Amino acid sequence: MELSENKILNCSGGFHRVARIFKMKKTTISILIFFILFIISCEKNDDPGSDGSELYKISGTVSEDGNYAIDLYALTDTLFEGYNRMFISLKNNDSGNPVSEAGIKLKPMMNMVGMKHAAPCEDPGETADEDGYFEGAVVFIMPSNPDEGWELGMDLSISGTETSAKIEIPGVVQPEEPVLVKFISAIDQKKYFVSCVQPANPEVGINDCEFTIHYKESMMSFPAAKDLGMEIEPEMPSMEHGSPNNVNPVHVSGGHYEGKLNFTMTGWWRVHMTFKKGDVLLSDDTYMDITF
Ligand SMILES: [Cu+2]
Repeated sequence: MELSENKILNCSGGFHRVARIFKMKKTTISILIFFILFIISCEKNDDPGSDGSELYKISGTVSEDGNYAIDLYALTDTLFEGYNRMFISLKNNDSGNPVSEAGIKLKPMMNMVGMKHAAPCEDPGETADEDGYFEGAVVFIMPSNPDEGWELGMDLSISGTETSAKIEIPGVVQPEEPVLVKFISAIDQKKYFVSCVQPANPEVGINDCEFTIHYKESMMSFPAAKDLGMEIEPEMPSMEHGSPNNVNPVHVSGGHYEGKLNFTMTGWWRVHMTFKKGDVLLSDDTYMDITF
């Protein structure tokens, strides 16, 4: 009896030792995994944007005067109908030295079968960020197709000389869930373009939301709409409920409107939108679907 008890004690002591060794191994393995992930993430972020996000090269060209190599990067490997942040790198074509001061005017253009038209855009600032990119944005208002595509023209002003460039955009796709909606104003028949910038990765709870609004002045001019009132109302169509504590977006600058969207659960949300100019209603039948 005593013997077997001893045996049991020994056994359990052995078990604890094994457990301890296993625990140590687990810690070592965890540390190893951590370092491997760390190394992988370092490699993936080789080409980070201003906020550390990974960038994808979209296209490149050489300026009209042959002096500058121009590369275009984005946060997605394919550009899409909606608000696309654009990252431009400029290098001296001979020396390969980066250019860190430049005036860049963006001129997006769609070449359609029977006509051409531009798109809303935001020019970069004159100084490159610490990673060497000039950041601007383009709102592509239509997807491209094999016969009709986009190009990004640029007027460049570098060290007192003027030149230009034209970058072919390989393709602009329509996202499965549109992030750009259009409406025609009830008062003056103007066409408006509303893009969702945030939330890009929606979560359960209160999300910061950001929209841009532009309007079509002519085929070549799409200014920011800075004086609209915007109301949002999220709804879960499949469950017939909404959510409390949303904050209507207000204009911040350059046609960007910021507010809060409350998603109380995951699933398919429809964000109903109302647009006003003062007290006058422009549209109240626009919506954007967000599913996560
Ligand atoms: Cu078009």
